[in-house]
Amino acid sequence: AAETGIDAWLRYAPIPEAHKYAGQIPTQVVALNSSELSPVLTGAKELEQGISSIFGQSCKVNRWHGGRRGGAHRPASSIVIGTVAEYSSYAAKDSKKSIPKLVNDGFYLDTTGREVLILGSNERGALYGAFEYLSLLAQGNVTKIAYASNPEVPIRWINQWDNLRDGGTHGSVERGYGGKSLFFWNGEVRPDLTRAAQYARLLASIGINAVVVNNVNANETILNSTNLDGIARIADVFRPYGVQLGLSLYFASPKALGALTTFDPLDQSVIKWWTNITDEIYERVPDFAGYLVKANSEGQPGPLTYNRTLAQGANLFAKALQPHGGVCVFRAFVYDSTTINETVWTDDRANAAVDFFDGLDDQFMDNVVVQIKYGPIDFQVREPVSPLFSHLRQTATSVELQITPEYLGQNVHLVYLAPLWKEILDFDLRVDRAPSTVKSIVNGTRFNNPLGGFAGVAGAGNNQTWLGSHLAMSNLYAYGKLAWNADADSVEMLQAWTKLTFSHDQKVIDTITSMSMASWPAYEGFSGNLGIQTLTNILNGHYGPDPQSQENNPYGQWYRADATTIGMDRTVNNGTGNAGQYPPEVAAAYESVDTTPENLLLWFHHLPYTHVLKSGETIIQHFYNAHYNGSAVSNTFPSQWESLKPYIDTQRYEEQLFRLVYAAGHSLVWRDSINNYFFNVSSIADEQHRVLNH
Ligand code: GCW
Repeated sequence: AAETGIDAWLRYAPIPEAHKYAGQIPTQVVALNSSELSPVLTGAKELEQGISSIFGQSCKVNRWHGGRRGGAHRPASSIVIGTVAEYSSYAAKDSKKSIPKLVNDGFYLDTTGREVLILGSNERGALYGAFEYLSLLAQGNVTKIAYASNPEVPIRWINQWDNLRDGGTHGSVERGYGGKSLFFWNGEVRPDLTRAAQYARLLASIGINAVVVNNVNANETILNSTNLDGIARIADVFRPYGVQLGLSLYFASPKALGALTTFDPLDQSVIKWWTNITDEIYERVPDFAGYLVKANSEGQPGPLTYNRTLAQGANLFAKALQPHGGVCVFRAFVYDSTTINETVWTDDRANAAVDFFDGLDDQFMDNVVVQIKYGPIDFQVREPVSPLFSHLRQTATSVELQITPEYLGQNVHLVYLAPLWKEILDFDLRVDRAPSTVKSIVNGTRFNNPLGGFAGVAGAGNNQTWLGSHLAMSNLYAYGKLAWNADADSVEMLQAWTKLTFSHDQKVIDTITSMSMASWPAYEGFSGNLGIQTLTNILNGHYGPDPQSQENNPYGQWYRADATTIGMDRTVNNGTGNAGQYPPEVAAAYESVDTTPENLLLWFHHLPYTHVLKSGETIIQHFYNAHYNGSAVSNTFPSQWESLKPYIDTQRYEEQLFRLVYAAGHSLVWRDSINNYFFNVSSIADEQHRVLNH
């Protein structure tokens, strides 16, 4: 059968020499006390389907509802799946295993005994355990193991930027490159949610526990009564996978939809309106996860419209959600493009988040999470960590990562993002001169805020590849794995994913590893170096080279190039003061040219093109070289992929090859446009005489 990519890493392809495993694979699944729509039963069915597909051997589900167990029909080997609580009543006293401590959504997997045990702290955890066991089997791993696995954070969310309407008809996905919305069509929830359920399955298999289905640039119509019924149907198809539903809100909804005269967050009628609508949602969706709010940013209304604080805005929703146990996720991506001006040396969009949240740290309710983009600007190819992570200490925070590579080639280019994300997560902000990695802040250990985590902007659509490219799915996979355990290794995740998605053949694993691990540095090489950001067209589409588009406009993605110098001076001493938003040790490092990491040199400093780097190259020569080197790497990808032809099914092979060939050419366009641009601006020739515009 043709591989469309729709099952991604859950293909359960027959493994090489499956017969060797006969006798080691259980022949029955016992699902403990599970109701029809329970994630436990989903897990049991997944095991039945997976084992028969991987090993060609049947493994039927039996449901245990209490009472005598075992007896004559008890097969030689079973998998027992359920919650720890159900297991206590199931297991005979003498054979009961002691289970290590589990947190919410955690599971225990034990293949050492007569029965394989897959026990969740809750039903969702049991499902996660089933996926873990299947992932091992599908990789041909039948070693005896017994361990508990607990997620580090409770917020492991996906954000979809799906529009209800696009030109009046089809639901589009903002910054999505894999087709139309899985959820919306013509302003309403789709009648057929088959793909939404398949998406939930993929997400559950990597530990995602909630999806915000509509765009943060929200529209009040999501809350009309037709759509409330519709979103309840989405929640229904998510529920068997343990995925909760969340919604983005339009701050002015009380006025736009409710016909009130105001949307002031302190107004009684507004408070009542949000309380009522929230109650209505919970009537339809009792396990509703909560709201995601983009306010006072890029034209969206918000509390500042009424001179209220961002905290007052967030708490409006938090209060309405609190009785139901819901969470208000409030985005820190707040900036005002009408108040900054490139002719003012000290103006800086990178300062916005800390400025806007200044003084609010003790103002947020406990069920508010502030969701912070990893860098201070906007998902660029290289950014320092957002300084806001070090300012919010009494407030729970989550880190917003972009799985859909808006500024990084839009899934036409291959860019494996786990290494970028890990640099962010591992970065130590040294708050109060103590270890303070971003991961320790969002997982709550650093400031003792247990309700934090991860948001991944996925951009999945109804294309059969989900994201627009088969190889890009390693990013979705790695995102889920990192949200579960931020110490997961980039190469190990990639190789497990490759095995599950494509093949067990070492050649395939090695080649995809080599391409993927080289991909982010290559993209950085030919798009924008030394921290000047992705030099793409920021006014239109964010695709392809257009360095000029970043300057002389109020969007603040400037790099201030003139005939002799380049870079943003973000020092306290002479610049925008942004370096001073970091805790003292980090601030001191960024303040000086000598101690700023070179890959962020021009993020923090304004320097002559002739400034000499540690490598001995000048800045301008480094640009030229990096663009040649990066695009040369991208040009090896098609032939590397072609070497895998014998191992990969025709459809996925051809679809991916098409993209890689195109991307290789596009990397040359990048190289030449940027190099020529800087040659024209600086009039400094390439020492190697490759840049043509002389
Ligand atoms: O990066 C920018 C994107 C917008 C997006 C915005 C945001 C949803 O270009 O498309 O809007 O960020 O994160 O709110």
